[in-house]
Order: sequence, then structure tokens, then C-alpha cells
Amino acid sequence: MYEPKDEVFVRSDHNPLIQAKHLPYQANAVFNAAAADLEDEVLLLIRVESSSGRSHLIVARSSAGVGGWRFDDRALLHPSQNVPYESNGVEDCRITWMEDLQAWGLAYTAYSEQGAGVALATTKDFKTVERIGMVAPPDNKNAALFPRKFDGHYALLHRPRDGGGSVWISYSPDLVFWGRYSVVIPARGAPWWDAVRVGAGIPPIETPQGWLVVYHGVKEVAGGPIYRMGAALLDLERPHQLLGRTRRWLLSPRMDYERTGDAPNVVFACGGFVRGDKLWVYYGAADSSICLATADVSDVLSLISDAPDD
Ligand code: BMA
Repeated sequence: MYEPKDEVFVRSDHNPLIQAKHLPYQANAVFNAAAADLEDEVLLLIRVESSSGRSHLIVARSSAGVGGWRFDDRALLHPSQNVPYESNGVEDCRITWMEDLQAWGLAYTAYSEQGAGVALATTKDFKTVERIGMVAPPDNKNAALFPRKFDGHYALLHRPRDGGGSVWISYSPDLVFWGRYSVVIPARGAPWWDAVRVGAGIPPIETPQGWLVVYHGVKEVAGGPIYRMGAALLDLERPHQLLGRTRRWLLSPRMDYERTGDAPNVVFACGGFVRGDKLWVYYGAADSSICLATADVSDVLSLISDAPDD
């Protein structure tokens, strides 16, 4: 298999791990899964786009996190007229273990006739959810909660469409009311790989050096947008401070399954965790499948601190 030499991530030999044909029911596509490491198994909350074009989120489990996926009988979150802000679908969840709540925090894109905004919910068992509500109105996406509080406040990364295409952070005492907005990872401008839009990928991971944030960056070229993956480091106690970011991307669409699909040239991470010294990242490929890539955490951190030139 072709292994690019300029990327620290190693793709699973089993990619693409999950496609629509693996689901027990008919759907257009599966992609952009959140992930939780349950130690004896990996849980993914996968985005399924049905043939109506709307998406729902359903749990899939696998003991090794690679194959043998078992799907729940019904979706955990499904578009419903009872929840007006989700009437056109739920997309691109990120899961964070919230230490003080002893529950999983879900941050996802909630779609309605008014557009796509950021909604939060919690779950303890992945069978039922407690909705917190919409916390950032349209147009806003790519939200991820930090696992702990800062001076008594929760923190959330998100990406308002009109905020310069940059990742913003905000704080809340109760997960409901949010404020103290600031830009934390700016889009870098042309000609960079993360020129026009960036968005948090997997939830922030605490390391001795700072919060490690895997993010996607978009460059618009004549053939359309290219979505790639990089990483940034945020201050441990003041996460609105950017300490560094990779100069180069860490994963770029190269494989056929990343190049070809409903949205070509897309690698888009929503789920991941650290196991031992490895960073596991589940990413959507071309909006048509779910894939896995792993990297040494120390390699990713050194590409942020050393940021080698071209
Ligand atoms: C983004 C989101 C993602 C999608 C990506 C590539 O704006 O809508 O859900 O995977 O575009 O199409």
C-alpha cells in the first residue's frame, strides 16, 4: 500500500472501516464519527445520511476498534419535529468525557430550516440523551467540549461561519449560557493548507505541554475545497491562548477512498483518543466512509514545537 512519507499518521490497513453497505438498513452514506474509548471496546457515534439527505447519529461498537462493528437498533439522535433546531438533521458529533458530570458530553451540528448551529447534550449510557439545547445559533459548526473546567467554567471550541473561518472558544458556568468569545485558531490565509476555514476535529486532549487539538483546514483550489488535518496546542489553564500549530498538514486526502466520494478530497476527523502513546483518529473520508489513522503523540507534539519549514 502507498504510504506517504510526509505524514506522521499511519492509515489502518482495514480502511475504509465502515461504509453504508455495512449498515443493517439502507442509507446514502456514513462518515464523520465521534469516538469514545470504553477500554474493552471502541464506541463510535456515526453520522448516517439517509436518502432524504438528512443525517442521524447511531452507535456502533467494536472490541478492537477496527472491524466487527455492531450497530444499535435505533439512532441515539434523529431529526424530529419535536426538536425544532434539529428538524433537518444532526451531524458531526464530538464526544468528551466530562469529569465533573461523570457523563459524556455531546457537541454536534443541529440543522434546521434556519441553518446549522451548535447543540449540546449529555449521556451516561449511550441509550438516552439529555438535551441541553442550541448554544450557538447558525451558522456555526465543529464544536468540541473540553473535559474539565477552567476557573469554574466549561469551555467549548466552535467555528462560526462568519468569524473569519477561524476556531473560536467560549466559556460557560453551566453549559447553557456561553460568553467570553475569542478566536483561538485563526484560518491562516492563502496559500496555506488551512487557508480559508479551520475547525476543531477530535475533542482537546490534555498533555503536559498543553491541550492538543487535531483540526481540519480547508484550502479552496480550482477543483473545489481540499480538507486536510493538522494539529495545534493550547495553553493548559488559559485554553484561549494558542501556543503553536503544525506548519504542515498531518494527513491529506491521498487514497482513492479519500479522493472519491460524495465530497471529493476530504479527510475530516470528529473522533479520537489517546491509548498508550498512540493518538487514534477516526475520520470521515470523502463524506462516504469512516477510516482510522494513528500516530505517536510525541511525533505530533514535536511537529508543533519544531514546525519544520518546507
Ligand atoms: C463541512 C461539514 C462536514 C463535511 C465537510 C466536507 O462543512 O459539513 O460535515 O464532512 O464539509 O464536505
